[in-house]
Amino acid sequence: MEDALIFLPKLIFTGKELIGENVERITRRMGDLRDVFEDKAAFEVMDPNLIAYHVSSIFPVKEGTPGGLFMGITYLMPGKVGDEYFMTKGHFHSNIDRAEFYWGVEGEGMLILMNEARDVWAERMYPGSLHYIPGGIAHRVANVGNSILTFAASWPSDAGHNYGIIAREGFARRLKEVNGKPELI
Ligand code: PAN
Ligand code: ZN
Repeated sequence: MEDALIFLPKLIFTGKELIGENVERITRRMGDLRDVFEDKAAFEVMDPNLIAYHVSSIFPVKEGTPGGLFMGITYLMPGKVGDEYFMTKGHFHSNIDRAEFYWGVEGEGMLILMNEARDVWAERMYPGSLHYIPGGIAHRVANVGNSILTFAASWPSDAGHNYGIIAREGFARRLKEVNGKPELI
């Protein structure tokens, strides 16, 4: 009888990877990040097929459902375009007041945050770092190390992603390497 009540988990989080039937993986290549980097000349000589990041996610409920949660792991490659580090597109949530947790898994990164008044600041990401991103805050991550930056995220199923504002207006500051160190400029 007890066999009918006790089940194996449907998903495994190894610490670095999500494993399960319904894990959805997307890949972003340099060609998908046309609006992201400042140095257009450096960008144009790069291979548009070069992988910038993968995201593996689980969506236990339909996108837009109130009250559910999603989880994803992002694998961001090391590299630079000119003196700007490889980074995610970045977004506000479509339901702008929806928050999110990020946490560092491996590698060295910087979580770049911007409020609606366009004030920008950043938090260092490293294995074990935990970041609460309040509602109303745009977020993007840069890999400032020499190896893959892996971080996990969990966000509400009715958050949605608004990429448009960032694609049009960007962040008010850019994270660049200056004298070998990351600086918000
Ligand atoms: C994350 C991001 C992921 C990729 O799961 O979607 O790191 O970044 P972009 O979506 O900005 O390309 C998240 O913030 N979800 O809400
Ligand atoms: Zn988000």
